[in-house]
Amino acid sequence: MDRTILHFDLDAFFCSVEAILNPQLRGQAFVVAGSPEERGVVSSASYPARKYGIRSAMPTAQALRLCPGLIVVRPRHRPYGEHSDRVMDLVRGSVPAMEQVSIDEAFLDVTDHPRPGREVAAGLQAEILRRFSLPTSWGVAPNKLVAKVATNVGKPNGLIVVPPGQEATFLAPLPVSMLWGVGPKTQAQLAEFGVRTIGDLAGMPEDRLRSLWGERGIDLAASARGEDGSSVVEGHEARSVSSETTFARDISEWEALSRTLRSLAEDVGRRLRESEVAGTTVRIKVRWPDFTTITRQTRLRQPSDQDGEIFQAAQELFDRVWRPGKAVRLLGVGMAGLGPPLRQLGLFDRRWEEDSRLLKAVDAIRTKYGWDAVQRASDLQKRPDRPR
Ligand code: DCP
Ligand code: MG
Repeated sequence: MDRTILHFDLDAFFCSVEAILNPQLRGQAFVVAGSPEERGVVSSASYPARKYGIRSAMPTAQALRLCPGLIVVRPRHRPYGEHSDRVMDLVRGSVPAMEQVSIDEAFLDVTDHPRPGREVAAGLQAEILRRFSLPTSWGVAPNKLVAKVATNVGKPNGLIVVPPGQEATFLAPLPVSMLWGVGPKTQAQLAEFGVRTIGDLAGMPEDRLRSLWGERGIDLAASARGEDGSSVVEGHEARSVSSETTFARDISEWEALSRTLRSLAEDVGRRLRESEVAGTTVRIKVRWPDFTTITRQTRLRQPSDQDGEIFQAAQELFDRVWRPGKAVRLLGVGMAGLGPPLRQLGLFDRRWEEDSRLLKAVDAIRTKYGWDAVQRASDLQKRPDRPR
């Protein structure tokens, strides 16, 4: 049976996040890059900057030569991780299987999804843009290889569907460099034989392929025909949401540790609500100064996506392993056993309903203005490190 595989990749990811944090960057030619004085390179180039030939991994000095007015933004990694988590959590909660392959791309297997691949992709693309203001490109195809190429062909803001049977035809006119596993060296070798497009490669005689690259040559030609049997493998962390922080210095005051647990629980709760899932298992992770690490977990009576409930369970777990004065190097809070956020509202759940409404409002403000726009009064004292 034909499979339906989706691939997506965020467009100019680091740049897109920077443009959310600083709207003046929108539509500008800019890069997220290391400084030219320190021989820095470009991490991400905005699409207007790409018009000048600027690309990832290019030295910043060279990028400045190509575009003298180029704005150079220094990378800061925490927000990229946070935005990536939000997008990945949302997508993971919406499809049967997801394999995240980098900070900004993933494969999904939606063969068993009731809706056609194109609709699933279009729906998620629109939702990621609406909720997080992040543009993505999508490929829909019968396998991972062709789906990934389709994503790249459509960038930015693309959605390209390659129906079963059309794999080779779709790939044929594209340059060989767009094929997985064809680096600059192979590309140069192929050019010597007049092989420029993927179609040229697919048409190379087997004996020549074998004499040049052995069995790898045969695999390369199979790729060029759009053949790929590999499956979407879910990461082991796929069905959980967690957040952790390593302290700048070890912490041994209960109040500070408890505040950290609360802020970690809030981060987990927010991400659960964003991806519209709830969990039944709360986990904590504690690393002591000697690097030994323990995890503890507990099951809730009902699935929850509520900061307060996650925090309470995490605090109880923590209090069972902590003794006064004991120093802690790292704290983590996680939620597993994820499913739809169903909940039987009982007579005594009025408060929960009110909390729910409050949390939704807080989430909306934080998505728009950043985490620190809203704080709990008890957190306004000295704050420990924010979660990752
Ligand atoms: N990255 C990096 N150094 C590289 C390549 C990438 O630091 N040589 C980082 C910055 C990118 C992010 O990883 O924003 C994702 O990589 P992509 O290759 O997906 O590049 P972009 O998302 O920036 O652009 P595109 O629209 O082509 O996906
Ligand atoms: Mg990208």
